[in-house]
Amino acid sequence: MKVSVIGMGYVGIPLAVVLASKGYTVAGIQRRSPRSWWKISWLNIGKSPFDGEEPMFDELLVDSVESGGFWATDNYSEIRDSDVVVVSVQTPVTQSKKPDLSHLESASRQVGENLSTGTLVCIESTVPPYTTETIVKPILEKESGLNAGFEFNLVFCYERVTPGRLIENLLMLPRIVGGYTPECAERGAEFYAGFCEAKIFKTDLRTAEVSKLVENSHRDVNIAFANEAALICSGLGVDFYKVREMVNSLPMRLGPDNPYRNILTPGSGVGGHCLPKDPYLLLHGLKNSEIDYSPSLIPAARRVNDFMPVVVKKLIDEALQEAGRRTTDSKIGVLGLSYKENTGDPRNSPTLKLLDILSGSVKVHDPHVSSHMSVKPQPLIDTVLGSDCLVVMTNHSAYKELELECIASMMRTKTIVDGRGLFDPEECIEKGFIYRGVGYATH
Ligand code: SAJ
Repeated sequence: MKVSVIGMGYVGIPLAVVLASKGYTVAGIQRRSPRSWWKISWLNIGKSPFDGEEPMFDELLVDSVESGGFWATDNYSEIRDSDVVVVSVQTPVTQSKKPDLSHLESASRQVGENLSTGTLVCIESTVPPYTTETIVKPILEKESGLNAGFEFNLVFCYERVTPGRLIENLLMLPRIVGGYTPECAERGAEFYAGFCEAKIFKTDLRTAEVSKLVENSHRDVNIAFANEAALICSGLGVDFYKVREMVNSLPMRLGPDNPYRNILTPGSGVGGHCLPKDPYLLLHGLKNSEIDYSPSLIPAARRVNDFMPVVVKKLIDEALQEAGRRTTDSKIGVLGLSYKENTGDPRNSPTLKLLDILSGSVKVHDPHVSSHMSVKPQPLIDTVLGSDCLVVMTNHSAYKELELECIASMMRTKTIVDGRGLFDPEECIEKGFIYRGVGYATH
């Protein structure tokens, strides 16, 4: 069976190499955009375009390229003789938080122009409710002259990838297949069952679209709860991490590993390509409905999470002030550009928001981000040496190896602002640091 995967990103590439490893013939189609065209040549020589650790990925990529099971191209006519076409292109939101579906619409036009009878089309991009039926389907039908549900099958099946676990998630996490018709859902479920070892749910298009958005909005709200509870605890002079440990000790009656409470961890903010935008895509769907309820919790959670870099900035000002310095005259070393630990993805990273509001001379280090269009990551030594404040923004495992004595000897002023609960506050204070942290109570 031949599969064309449109969009060589965090979603499309792992899917392509997993399909190839299962014996499918896979064309990875990537348009020659300035941001991503280079992936075509990297992929075709078996070179991973991902920073950060991706277990199993490298060997799957090399094997699938060497076996000829997978190749990358910018040629959409590979779709013509494909049995399945998967669309996994980006669906960002604009500055004003409105969906930008231009990439999806353009990919849909290219698929439609090359669509053959009998093909299964799977939309994996995260979309606002109603999008697959009201935007993608009409484009596919207009460009191909074929009818969805009759001459081709159309499903929406959202991705559940996570940088750092790209392959494991693909193989082990359940999938939700929404079909334009029950027959479409049936055929889609068979396709995903070909490589996914977990349960495959079948439903309609809209239910599947909304499930994805609710899944990520739920996580964003839970992170916001941890952040807000941490700010409250700090204000009350209580260490949030102690509170969290005790609250999360509440066992579920049916088993020790399912806590009746599961408060997540507070931090320097929420970044990445999912959580900062998916809640807005969900709320955007409401504009077509006449419910007389305007959501407040989900938008408020977004505001709380987006406020966390501001909290870190205040903690930097406080720590330096206690050391008798002004931030504007200080050297600040920031640890972590990636939005998430042990990955190299700086998209929507809280660090970028912090850098926008931070004064003083700032150097940023990240073991997994080699370059970025607006920030030049520095070596760790240069980031720490002579600095007045060390700011933890991403809790990469590499930072857990840092020796406090060594850091102390390298810094001009010994202040630490811990955005991720990485260091032990008492140990830092023992070693002569002025310590501030999200969720830490100074009084
Ligand atoms: N974060 C916190 N506190 C937490 C957890 C995360 O501040 O307790 C921050 C992270 O630092 C990061 C952001 O939130 O900046 C997002 O982290 P994430 O762990 O949610 O990672 P993502 O963005 O890769 O989320 C994805 C989502 N999966 C998909 O969209 C398919 C999310 O639904 C998953 O729960 C998450 O991966 C996961 O853990 O698998």
